[in-house]
Amino acid sequence: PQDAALLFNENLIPTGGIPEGIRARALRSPDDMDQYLKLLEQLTSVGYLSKNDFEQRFATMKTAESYFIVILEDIASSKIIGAASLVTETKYNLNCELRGRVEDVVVDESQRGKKLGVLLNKILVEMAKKLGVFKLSLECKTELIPFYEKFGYKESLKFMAQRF
Ligand code: 16G
Repeated sequence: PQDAALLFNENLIPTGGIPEGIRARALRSPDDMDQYLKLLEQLTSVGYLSKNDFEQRFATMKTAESYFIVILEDIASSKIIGAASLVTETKYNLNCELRGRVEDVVVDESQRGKKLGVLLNKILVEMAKKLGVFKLSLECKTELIPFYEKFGYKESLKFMAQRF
């Protein structure tokens, strides 16, 4: 696809450690819409998005240059089998201006147990380092704490949220 269809420059994605038959790539618009949203539904409620909604949101994220949604694709079937997002935030702290967040880590139900979650997390941690992120964080269910500790995270502050 044309570069315009890619959310970010794929040179940022590490090439090592990706199992044969799997491709790690950037989210594409509009091609990935249906498959990506269906996958995301396995983690959270997405609701109905028109193609136009999807494309507009994609354009906003691409312009911001701070959204890195990585897709794992099964090469043989061209199916999306997993995805995870790295989001960066600019800060005023001297020498540590980029804060990173890992969001929406999801592996397709049919592909669980193949360590694709591990793969996605390793990819995002490497990408964060390459981008110069000084602090990387995520929110997860209590039972997933041991899983995320494998990638260097330590339980830190309490997470608070409100919904509207
Ligand atoms: C998980 C996700 C978070 C996502 C949330 C959605 C990771 C590391 N964390 O906490 O990014 O926003 O689930 O669940 O993938 P919710 O619909 O309950 O907010």
